[in-house]
Amino acid sequence: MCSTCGCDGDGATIEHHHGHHHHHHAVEGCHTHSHSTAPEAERVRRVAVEQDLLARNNAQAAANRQLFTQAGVLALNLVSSPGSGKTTLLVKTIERLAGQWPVAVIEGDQQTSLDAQRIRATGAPASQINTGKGCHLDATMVADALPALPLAAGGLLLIENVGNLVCPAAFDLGEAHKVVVLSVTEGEDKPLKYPDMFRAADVMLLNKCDLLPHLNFDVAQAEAYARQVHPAIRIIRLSATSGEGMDEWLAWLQQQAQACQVIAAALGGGRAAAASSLA
Ligand SMILES: Nc1nc2c(ncn2[C@@H]2O[C@H](COP(=O)(O)OP(=O)(O)OP(=O)(O)O)[C@@H](O)[C@H]2O)c(=O)[nH]1
Ligand SMILES: [Mg+2]
Repeated sequence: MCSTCGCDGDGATIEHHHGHHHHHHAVEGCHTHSHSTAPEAERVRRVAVEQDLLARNNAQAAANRQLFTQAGVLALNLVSSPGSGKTTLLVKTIERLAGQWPVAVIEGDQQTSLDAQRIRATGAPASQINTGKGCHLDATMVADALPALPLAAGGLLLIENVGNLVCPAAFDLGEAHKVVVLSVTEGEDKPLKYPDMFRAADVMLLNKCDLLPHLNFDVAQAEAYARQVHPAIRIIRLSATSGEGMDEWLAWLQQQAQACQVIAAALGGGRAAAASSLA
């Protein structure tokens, strides 16, 4: 897992939508330094640290999920390799939803606020988390970003994870669904090479389909590989830039939103009752 990739989640910072920063201390680095212990003892210790790290992440993710569920907020965790088009897709999605559904965004990157700035240009609020050396968002980072984010009950929370097809698969943020974006320039084989991510995601968005005429990418093969590792995965072919497939993606979002509202209403929450818990 993540302790082998040299990442260290300590030192993450959050830039809120109004531009203020704070340091994020709650996360433990997921890189465990080797000490001069016997190899087997070191391995056992490292596994224990990893299990503890994931257990604490899962506990915070459960708390996040409860908050979202009661408030009727649809939270999605967008994951992909760098540059597959997550931010472009979010911008286009927000533009299509303008005025119809309140949206807030959490952006995760190692450095820069570039993606949060692209989101804010649409008028939607965005908080930028910089993970420093860290290669994924964790549930505590999301919890820390939430209080400063104007997120209406019944709204949509879009979380763009750090571009990385490996580590974000293991860290639940409390989202309703992980959505993996695979672009057609990356090769058909990615679902087989990074199966954990395609297993963790409920939806695969096959992006940049506008480029297919220029490539040798085999769409049927890519989809077959995705279904090989996750038979029930929902696949939507789209292009964030041309707009093809966006109707299907928005229809899926609307379906999920309705499911959220039904559950929140059953819990006595939803738009009205839960407003206070998120405000
Ligand atoms: N042709 C084409 N280009 C796209 C499409 N979607 C995104 N791009 C381009 O792909 C590049 C990367 O897009 P981003 O939206 O920044 O990708 P990202 O996944 O957010 O990247 P990171 O945050 O760095 O991981 C940009 O140059 C986009 O314009 C698409 O559907 N078709
Ligand atoms: Mg991005």
